[in-house]
Amino acid sequence: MDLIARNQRLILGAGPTGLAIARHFTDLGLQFAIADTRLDTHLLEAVRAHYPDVECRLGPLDRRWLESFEEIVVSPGLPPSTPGLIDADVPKVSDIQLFRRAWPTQQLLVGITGSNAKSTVTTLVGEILRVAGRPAVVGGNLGPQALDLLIDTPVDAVAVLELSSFQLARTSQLQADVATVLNMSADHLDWHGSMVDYHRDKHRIFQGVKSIVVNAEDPLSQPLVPDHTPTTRFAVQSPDFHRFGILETAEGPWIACGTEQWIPVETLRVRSRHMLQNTMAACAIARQLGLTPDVAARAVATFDGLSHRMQPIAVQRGVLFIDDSKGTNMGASIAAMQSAAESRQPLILLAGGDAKGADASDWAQWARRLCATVHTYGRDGRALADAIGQPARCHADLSEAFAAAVSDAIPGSTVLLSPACASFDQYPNYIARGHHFKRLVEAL
Ligand code: UMA
Ligand code: ADP
Repeated sequence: MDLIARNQRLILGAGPTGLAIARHFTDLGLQFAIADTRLDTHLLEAVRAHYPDVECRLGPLDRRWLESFEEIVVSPGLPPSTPGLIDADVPKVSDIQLFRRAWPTQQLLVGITGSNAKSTVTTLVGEILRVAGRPAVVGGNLGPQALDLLIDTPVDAVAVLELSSFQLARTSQLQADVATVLNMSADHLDWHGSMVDYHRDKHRIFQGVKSIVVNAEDPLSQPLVPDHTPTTRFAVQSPDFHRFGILETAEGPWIACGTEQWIPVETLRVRSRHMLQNTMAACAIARQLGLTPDVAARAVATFDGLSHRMQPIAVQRGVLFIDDSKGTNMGASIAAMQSAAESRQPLILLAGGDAKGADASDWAQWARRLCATVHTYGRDGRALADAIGQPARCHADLSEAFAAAVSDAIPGSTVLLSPACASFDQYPNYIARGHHFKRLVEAL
């Protein structure tokens, strides 16, 4: 009996990741069971509909039952401290580990992580490959699910994966052809337990890596890899040998690598410091993949950025409204304030939600320096307002905070939603929060 059970894998989490794993195992002809620690998951019905014969358990995890499996594939939402899972003596891997096993070693794999800008850079790299006419599959944390990228994959495709720290924590020897940690600031400390663990998990992306891209301005993004690993750096400074930067030329500033001119800055649709960093990172990855500046320039010229990331919504009565609902941690919200304050004043910030245990003191200093007023709301709204002191006011929810921001605004102001928090206390996700903000703007 024990022998039969140990031929099986267990999928933990009956959400989108779990379903993609189940489909992958089915394609491989492997046996599996599914479990979810929550009792009310509606996705269980989806599991039962697709896999009526598969054992499915809900509720608290039993360590001995877990240990009857050969391997557990854990969805990213389950923290290592999950009761039952924490003590189970059985290999625990991520969906990304399964992807690595399935992805042919001769086909290129790009891994992109960082506290912020992952989705933007991943999408831009995908765009550059598309313009170059190179077959590519793009997904991971931003979706589609990494394992779904294995379906009908074009021959010779490059895989470009956005990887979260949750996925990397359970991934070994990714052996990426190009990997990068774009930047590091505190996030998800409730899941990882400490900044040291969060940093260690992010840097697992470099295990067995063949070439790297490094943010020269962020010491925490520097990997410990052998010195001879091919490296391209980037910084919003003068360029250098093997380092992207901003080259002042007679025709204006260019993104350049050494003397190699890649992109005229004026062709970027958004020219903030952070978009310069993100564009340089994507160009540096493209360079490691052997792509040329003309191709990158064409892709960048048409790249509008992604929804809910510093997205201008409207100018109403002379007030610019920006949706940065994806600013879900302190570092992202600081970057958003800096970008917004570069061009227009005064700046009014809307922030709040679930701060995920983050320390808000650095963020609060930037808010005091850059914002005329800050309106906070949600579960950690009070703590955020207290961290700032004057000029912050705390409200129950985004609607109330928005109304107060509008009454503060004068022509020329910017109202920026960059919450520095996850949305889950009041919304299903950051997308719903961004849509709510947009509806509030449209109702004006
Ligand atoms: N579950 C448990 N116990 C728990 C927590 C969750 O059983 O303690 C179950 C839930 O009941 C549910 C399932 O796990 O049935 C949900 O799975 P999940 O939350 O692990 O993940 P998915 O819904 O499959 O979505 C995941 C990513 N979620 C997380 O990392 C938490 C999505 O990233 C990702 O887009 C998707 O896979 C596709 O790869 C979301 C995210 O917030 C957007 N990511 C973080 C971020 O971007 O900062 C890392
Ligand atoms: P991720 O996938 O890592 O969450 P996104 O590309 O979705 O990254 O951007 C999330 C948020 O990060 C944006 O809404 C913006 O507030 C912030 N951001 C964008 N670029 C940078 C950067 N280079 N450094 C720091 N924060 C950034």
